[in-house]
Amino acid sequence: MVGTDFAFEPDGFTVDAGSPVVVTFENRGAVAHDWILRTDEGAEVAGTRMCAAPGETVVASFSLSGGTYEAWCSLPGHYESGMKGEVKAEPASAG
Ligand SMILES: [Cu+2]
Repeated sequence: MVGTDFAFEPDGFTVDAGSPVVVTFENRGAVAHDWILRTDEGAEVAGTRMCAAPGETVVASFSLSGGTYEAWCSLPGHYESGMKGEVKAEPASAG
């Protein structure tokens, strides 16, 4: 996953619910960015907050209950400028 000024690439992805997820976040922008997941109710999902200085790569590992989550950058104005995305956690398919 890559962050630029001002977008996430890709802006979304799907993971298996309940399984460990490792996300790497590389900041290719000129200013600091973060990547955080929150629920529909706006609650931050534990373990998903990643803050990266320009040129820095950070990693987070977490697992998600089934559902849809919003990814966003909490720096002032960034979310409004397009730093948002969606992560879906779906039951692992059998076979
Ligand atoms: Cu940002």
